[in-house]
Amino acid sequence: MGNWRVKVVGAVESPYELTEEIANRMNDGSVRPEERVPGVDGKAVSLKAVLGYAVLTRGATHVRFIAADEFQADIPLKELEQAFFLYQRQEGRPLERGGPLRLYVPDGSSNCLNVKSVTEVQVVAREKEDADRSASFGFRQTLSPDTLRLKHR
Ligand SMILES: Nc1nc2c(c(=O)[nH]1)N[C@H]1C(S)=C(S)[C@@H](COP(=O)(O)O)O[C@H]1N2
Ligand SMILES: [Mo]
Repeated sequence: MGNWRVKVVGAVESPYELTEEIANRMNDGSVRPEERVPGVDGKAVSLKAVLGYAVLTRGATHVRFIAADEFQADIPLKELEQAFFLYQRQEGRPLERGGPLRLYVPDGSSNCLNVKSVTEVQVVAREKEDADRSASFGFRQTLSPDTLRLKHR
């Protein structure tokens, strides 16, 4: 059994650490990866189940996925309806690439959103026009938006 832990935090009622044991308990066989992403098979858990376990706050609008290499994706909840985490290939083997846990976003605006080696899931609650912010991805910014705004003044 893998010994990875992934934090689920932010705009949730009950933050927790997802482990393989918990994922297995959530796994009722209803997520068949190959039905959502051709060519992808193995053991998976739906993002819905993972977020449901933490209970989203009412204002939740986006989810940010942080990876071991500091790559991250920030995705509106409405693009995440079919999203899932793959954490084993067939016969219990670990992922060849992007393990121990990889996000797949079948409804996503880009394949670049399929974050590999996820270490943290941060639920974000944005307000006003920011609530409709579209998906973004990349390596972590070293400058905050406020700092950038100052620089461009
Ligand atoms: N952790 C992490 N995940 C990542 C990336 C990355 O650099 N680091 N690149 C993304 C981009 S831009 C793409 S196109 C896909 C590439 O997936 P692949 O390596 O399976 O082809 O992974 C995405 N997930
Ligand atoms: Mo990409």
